[in-house]
Amino acid sequence: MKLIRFPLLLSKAYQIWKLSGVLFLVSCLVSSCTPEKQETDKKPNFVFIIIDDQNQDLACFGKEHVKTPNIDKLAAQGVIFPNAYVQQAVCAASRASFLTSLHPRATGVEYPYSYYFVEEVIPKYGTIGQHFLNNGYHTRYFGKIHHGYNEVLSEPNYGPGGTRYVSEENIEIDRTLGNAGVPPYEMYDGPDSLFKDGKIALAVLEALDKAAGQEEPFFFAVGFLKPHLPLSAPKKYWDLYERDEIPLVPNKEGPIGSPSIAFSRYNLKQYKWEHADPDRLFTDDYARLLRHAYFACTSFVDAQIGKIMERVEELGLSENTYYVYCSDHGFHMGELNHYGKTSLHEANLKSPLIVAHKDMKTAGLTAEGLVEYVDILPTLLDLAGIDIPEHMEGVSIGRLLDNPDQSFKKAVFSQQERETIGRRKGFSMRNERYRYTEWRNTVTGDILAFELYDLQEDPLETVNIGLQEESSELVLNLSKQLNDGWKAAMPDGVEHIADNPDAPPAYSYGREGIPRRKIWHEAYGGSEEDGWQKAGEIRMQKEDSIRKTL
Ligand SMILES: [Ca+2]
Repeated sequence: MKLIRFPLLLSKAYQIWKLSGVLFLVSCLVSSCTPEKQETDKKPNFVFIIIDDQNQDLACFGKEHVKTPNIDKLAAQGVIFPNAYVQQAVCAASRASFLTSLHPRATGVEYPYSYYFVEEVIPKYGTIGQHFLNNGYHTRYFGKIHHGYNEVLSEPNYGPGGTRYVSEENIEIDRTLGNAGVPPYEMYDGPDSLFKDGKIALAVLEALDKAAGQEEPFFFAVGFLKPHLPLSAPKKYWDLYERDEIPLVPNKEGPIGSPSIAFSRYNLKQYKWEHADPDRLFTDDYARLLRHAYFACTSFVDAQIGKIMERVEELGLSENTYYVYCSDHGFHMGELNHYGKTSLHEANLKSPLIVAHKDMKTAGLTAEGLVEYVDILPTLLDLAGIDIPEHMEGVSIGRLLDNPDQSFKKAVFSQQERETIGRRKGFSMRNERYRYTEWRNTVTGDILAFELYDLQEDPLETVNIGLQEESSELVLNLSKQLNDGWKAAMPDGVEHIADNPDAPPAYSYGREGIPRRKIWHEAYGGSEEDGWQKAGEIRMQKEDSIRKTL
């Protein structure tokens, strides 16, 4: 494959312009050079907030039992997207997808990142940070943006370091017993700054102070870590809730008729839960404890976002700053007898999305249209007045910001691997009414199982109606829509010309990928020394022979 290197030189050219003062001259030539005009012509700043494992349990998304005053304030200044869907409900795959505006089929990332993504896709297409950097933005990442991958932008990324628990007791148990000994939650009576997300917020405040005095606009991507497990938050955020008043989910049983492949409850193998039997429900008391912990983490992060909003306001930056609030995917907190991710259900794939700006005419409105997370990056570029590259598979949702009361995509698409080296995968499509999922053997192409939920009649996905006789024609139609793919589901008037190659099977990247690479070589032969491209060739040869004998 021929590599086209991303034009990083642009950023260097920009630096030279800036140093020589030419940039100022250029801006005077294109504007009328009046102070007012200069002010309005300045590119907007961005605070792009990415939460880890935050589902739509937020007051502004209708879950009023969750205390999120700052996110609610943001939502009141912007547009809420309650039907925004991630392309895969796991950190690495989702982040790789929305940070490049490519569906997982093209990124080739499952978990963690893949060598193909790092060594082919990123150099060829660039990431969100590189796009802003190359268009004159002071660009920084804080906390978790990528998964297990680092890129140096205007300054090195800020990472808070430290341990996943705060109390000395839990740190010691974690050190000696690991997951088997530590609970999946922690309440600690200490200041926010003892926790990683508190540290991330402080780093952002410091950077905002600095950015306020700079000529160039800024793009800050801020990746908060909670409510990812373990659910550790300062006591004061736990104290916002009365545990007895915390509602349980209305769909705590698994869906009737769903295949076993639909869930991987691997989270139950991590941490010391009430029990680790995936078929047994937690007691209501324990479920309430977990939900309490999750909401405490959500409120803790909400407070950190509040600090950032307050500082942006104090520095006089509000008039020219966009906020985008999202998560890398949703999270089951008891829905369908699941506490975790990696399923192809609404609680996982539906993720929060808010786009806000102080002067938005549509402030406080809700856009009900179907939106994909691959649409986020084109939207940000659109708002910044930067051309959207043709390879991007998303569409700017700018039209929904102007007029939220219109439909958007005809369907949204997601996928999920269900085996360490990705030979069984689920492919899921949600249209206005239905969610339809096919679980396939990707080597033979056989459909192993399918799920169908009527979201109009059964929004909580309690019954898989796929196997019911009266569903047979519907299944055929939905299967066709799933297989027609994302290009056939564009909003009216949009034709998509991106034509990105399918990625090779994911050969996992970095230290975190070692166990998966080991399983790969056990299955196909070869060794790590061969390199990822050779490993891919060996695998495809083996799989071709399987296809021939079947
Ligand atoms: Ca995540």
